[in-house]
Amino acid sequence: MSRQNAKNVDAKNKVSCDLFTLTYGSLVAQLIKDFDNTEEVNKQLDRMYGQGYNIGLRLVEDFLAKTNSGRCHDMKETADKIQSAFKMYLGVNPSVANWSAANDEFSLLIDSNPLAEYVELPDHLSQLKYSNVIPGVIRGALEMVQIEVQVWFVQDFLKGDATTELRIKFIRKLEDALPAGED
Ligand code: MYR
Repeated sequence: MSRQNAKNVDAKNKVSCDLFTLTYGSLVAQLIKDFDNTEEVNKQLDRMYGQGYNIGLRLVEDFLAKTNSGRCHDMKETADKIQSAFKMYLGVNPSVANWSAANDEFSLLIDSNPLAEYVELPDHLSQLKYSNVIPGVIRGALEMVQIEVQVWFVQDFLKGDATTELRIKFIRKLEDALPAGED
């Protein structure tokens, strides 16, 4: 790809990431208008985790097709793929760090919050689970390739932390859970 074409692809990618970020932001803003306390809005954002899960189920197919990816053999490969997916869909390049001794748990570190580039949370909304959709997307995407994980925020730039840290923990291979004869 020529340098100019690569620039155009990057610019297009940035526009769709921005559009997604802004659309998501206005959706959360509407929830805040409709439900007047953080607890209620968080209940809705818990549902957003479920929406993220559904997005992940579909997104992984797109990701695998666009990157021509094969199966991951360990969590290190999975981490690399999630890292590329963040670049592709959210326009950010997280680093992979803080592996557990058993290599079954790692963090994605991002020096911003890609979903909240244009957002400032007022003090009374500091407990808002604003970015709940992202862990849902990751869990859904990985479940689609038979990897069950837990995903949660350890730090969030939006909440005043120095970085955004998402923790991803391998739980089990889902094919193990299939009844005998169905694998
Ligand atoms: C496999 O083992 O079969 C392939 C694993 C592919 C993992 C792809 C992960 C995509 C995660 C999407 C996260 C997007 C967040 C915006």
